[in-house]
Amino acid sequence: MEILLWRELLDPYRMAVDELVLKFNHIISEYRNEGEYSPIEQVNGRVKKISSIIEKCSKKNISLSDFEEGILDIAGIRIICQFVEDIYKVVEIVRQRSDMRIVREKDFITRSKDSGYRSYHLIIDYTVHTLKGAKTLKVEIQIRTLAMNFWATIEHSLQYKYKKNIPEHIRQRLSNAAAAIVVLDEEMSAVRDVIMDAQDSFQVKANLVTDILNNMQNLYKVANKREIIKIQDEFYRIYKTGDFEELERFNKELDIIAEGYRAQGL
Ligand code: 0O2
Repeated sequence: MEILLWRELLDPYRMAVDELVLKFNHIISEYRNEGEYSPIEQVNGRVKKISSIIEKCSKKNISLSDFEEGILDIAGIRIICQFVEDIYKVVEIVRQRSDMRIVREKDFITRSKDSGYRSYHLIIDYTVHTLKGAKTLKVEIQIRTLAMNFWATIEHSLQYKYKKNIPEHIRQRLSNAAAAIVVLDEEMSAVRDVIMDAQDSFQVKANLVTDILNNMQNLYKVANKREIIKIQDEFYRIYKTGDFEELERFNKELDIIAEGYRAQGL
């Protein structure tokens, strides 16, 4: 067998993880900039450790020289959602994209694993472009709720601690916890609309405040200081009242003032 140059071999996987984390984070920003609820709460990624690749190859009887074909989660992306419904929305977002091609799907939510593990897994083909040219590789995307992630993280640490031989009484506890997580996710789904409404209006307000502050900063460059201080005081006064409509009206006034200065500058 040829010598495996791990660093070079894994480099495109690092690139894939970096790019995909950036792309999914951008989806979050797009939703939030529109003042909309994002089905993705957070995203992170990792490249599997060389020791774990070697271990998985030996467990699955895969020759080390074939590790890229046999191990499909060398590059792994984990997407965390607030609600179970969001998971399916994220799957559809991935399905619609032309830069990610789903080649395998595993729904461990409808049918959880015997351990109690729940998550939705996608294997995608993803192409990266390096100095050596284009390379299409497999990436595993795990999509799960915050609650499912909490359970999987704890169970994973216990698997590690007990070297995959978790004692029966702990296994039973984990199984009870998994059942509780199902109930928790169902309960959260039942109040999803109310929670989403609250988060939407929070986001819309946050965007409006950002808009106002940007407007004030732009005015700072052209208006006189006394006027700006008056505008700023007025903003703080309205902000304290928490009156959203008043803030919107105030922002429109700032737009008109800014327009006036722009016209003068012409
Ligand atoms: P690690 O340490 O997280 O990387 P396959 O080729 O599909 O038959 P594979 O890759 O084992 O074999 O597929 P599967 O079952 O979809 O599992 C992929 C990953 O899902 C695992 O990677 C875990 O990250 C996670 N996973 C699966 N089952 C469990 C479970 O019971 N508990 C927890 N906590 N995570 C699980 P690795 O390489 O096994 O582990």
